[in-house]
Amino acid sequence: MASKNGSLRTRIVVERKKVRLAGKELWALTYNGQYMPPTLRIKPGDHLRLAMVNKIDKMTNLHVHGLHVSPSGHSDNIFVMIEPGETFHYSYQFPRNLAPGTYWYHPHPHTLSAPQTAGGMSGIIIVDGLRRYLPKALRNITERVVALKDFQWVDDQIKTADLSIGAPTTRVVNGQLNPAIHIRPGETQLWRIANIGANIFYKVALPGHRFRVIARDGNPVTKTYSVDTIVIPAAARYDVLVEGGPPGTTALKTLPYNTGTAGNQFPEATLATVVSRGKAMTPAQPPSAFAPARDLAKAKIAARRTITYTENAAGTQFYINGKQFDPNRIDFTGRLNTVQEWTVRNNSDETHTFHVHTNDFQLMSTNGRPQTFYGYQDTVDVPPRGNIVVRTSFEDYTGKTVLHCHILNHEDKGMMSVLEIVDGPAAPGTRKDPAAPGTRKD
Ligand SMILES: [Cu+2]
Repeated sequence: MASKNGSLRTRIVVERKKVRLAGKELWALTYNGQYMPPTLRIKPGDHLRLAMVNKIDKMTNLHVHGLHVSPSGHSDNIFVMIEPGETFHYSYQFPRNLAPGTYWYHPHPHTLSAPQTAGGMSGIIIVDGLRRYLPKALRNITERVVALKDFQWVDDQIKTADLSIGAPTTRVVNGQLNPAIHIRPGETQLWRIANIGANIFYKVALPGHRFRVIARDGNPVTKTYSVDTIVIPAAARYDVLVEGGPPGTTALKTLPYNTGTAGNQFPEATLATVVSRGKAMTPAQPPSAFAPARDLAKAKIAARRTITYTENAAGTQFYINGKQFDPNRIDFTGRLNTVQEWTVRNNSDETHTFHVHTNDFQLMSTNGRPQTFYGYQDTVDVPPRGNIVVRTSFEDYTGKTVLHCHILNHEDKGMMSVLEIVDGPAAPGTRKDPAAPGTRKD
């Protein structure tokens, strides 16, 4: 569903429906009756009006993951609860500087985020504009969504209760078991790889090929880089360039991945079969320098915060700074026109992830190792017994928003905090410039 003339108006019905999935007929929790619901395609500055009709027997709501938009009112407000039988009219006015790339949508009602997302409720959002950073020879390349979802099932139902992160799960691409992805030898394609499942990690590889990363979590990178595997925690997205190999087939795989002694061992699986055939093309030179972005390394830090993740011995309850989520408590405050630095400590024996709504962040270091600046992201792993440091700039939206672990089982069991963004000092160059006497608030 693509926007036209700056606007997209749509209706999404949440309903329990039987879907055909990996050769089985299974009851799923769906958007518009589909396990793989419509991809929403918008442009920076667009207005999205989305009526969500709740036809299931539990409350739900909608989060537009990664999108820089107001967290209040009828916008990306996860404190809204749509009761069974109700319709809620979302209205998102996206800014003109919205970063192009791959995003996604999923439910966010605390305690129900994992079962609903795992049940099938998640889809892709694309913000157009990434191609303009590509060299001319690549501007019209074929583009593919590679949406990673997984499901556990019992009898004729996708499991939505008592989800065990480590239980065997069927991993599908765009709702299909091992689909074929066609490419020509030497052809460069843009793949939008998105982990839109509830809990699991992927370590994606295409043997004999490399991925050239051009965007992360809907942020074009400052300079592209090439890797042979990509670890993708739940909720993260990588837009990559892939070049077709010699004629033949190659399995797109997820490799074994371990998240620590209190975590999980995810086994290898084939995700898709890449078929290289047809007339060979002369490989194009990939881009190197890409999209400029503000490096926060030299920013003045207005406040430093520590966010400590812990869990109980049984691994069934999860905490941030010793507390479980309470929507009525403000845990952290951000002020407009300031930059903050957050240290996220993981005092547990499994990898968690760190995700913030509304504003993306720059990863400064992992376990004390400084990280090269490639741009912003909205989700990052926090290694067991390790730490990360991120910086974030509050530039426009005020309101209550959240930060949390995006392993949704953990979020549902407490690992989420409220971040309130409030007015801050005047931005330089505005009428409330600090140079004007009597207007400075800090
Ligand atoms: Cu976690």
